[in-house]
Amino acid sequence: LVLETQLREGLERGEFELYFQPQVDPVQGRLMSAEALLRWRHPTRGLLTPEHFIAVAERHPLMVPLSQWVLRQAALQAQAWHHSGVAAVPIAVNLSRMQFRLDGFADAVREVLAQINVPGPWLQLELTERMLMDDVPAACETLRALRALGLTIAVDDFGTGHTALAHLTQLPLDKLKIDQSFVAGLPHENGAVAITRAIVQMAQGLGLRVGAEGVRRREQWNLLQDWGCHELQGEMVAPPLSVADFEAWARQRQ
Ligand code: G
Ligand code: G
Ligand code: MN
Ligand code: NA
Repeated sequence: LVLETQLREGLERGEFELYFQPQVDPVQGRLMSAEALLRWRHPTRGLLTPEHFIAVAERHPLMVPLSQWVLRQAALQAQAWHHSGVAAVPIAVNLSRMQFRLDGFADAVREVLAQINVPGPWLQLELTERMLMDDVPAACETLRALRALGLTIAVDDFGTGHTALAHLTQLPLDKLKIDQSFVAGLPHENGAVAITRAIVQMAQGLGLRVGAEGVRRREQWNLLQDWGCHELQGEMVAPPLSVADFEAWARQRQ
């Protein structure tokens, strides 16, 4: 496939980069973490978002080196921002399914952290429900190893997958991120209101942090704040930003 060849060449030529989207606390707007979002600066097609290439890559062995590049790059950025003081917060990395299922994934993470001299708590890992439910005992074991390194674990797009709720009490998790489709229905759609509010309460009851993504309107921010959501992400805060733009955004906030 042409795209596969281009992906490989793109990786070799350094055409991939990370954008960052802030996650803030709703009360003070303080930066709590930054989500790393992969971009491909394609030589002819311009800046591509993952929907243009991840679906193909996910089925291809090339996804592993690409995902490892993302992890390493995120660790390098965490190192740089902690030392410059621009953003001394965890960086959240979206894991690919193939990457999470690799034998020795937690060991590979430990090696990256050691090489770059980054403490575990500087990274958060985002997994989808599907990745957790593929093989619950295996996921539990890998997550325990990762948390032993100090990393925190977030469930991405929460509410859209097929997590058996019973597993939420067994899996070693730190945070649920409410899917943006629910947030989009706030404040007027009754179903979205009920579900979003229930997820916030459930997370609180389970002692997990809870974040919302896709926050675009003041009414959404206010509702999520009233319900006790810990972190907000979305255009209302900032869109995904290049490193330079993120640094400018963070400096302006201080
Ligand atoms: O940044 P954007 O809205 O285009 O992201 C679209 C989708 O791509 C999201 O579901 C996001 O989780 C996913 N994504 C973004 N960056 C990465 C990455 O580095 N690795 C993986 N596996 N998925 C990513
Ligand atoms: O699946 P995941 O949560 O990783 O996807 C994150 C993606 O959601 C990012 O690529 C980002 O571009 C997108 N996103 C974040 N906030 C908003 C928002 O307020 N509106 C829209 N349309 N997309 C958003
Ligand atoms: Mn995510
Ligand atoms: Na999401």
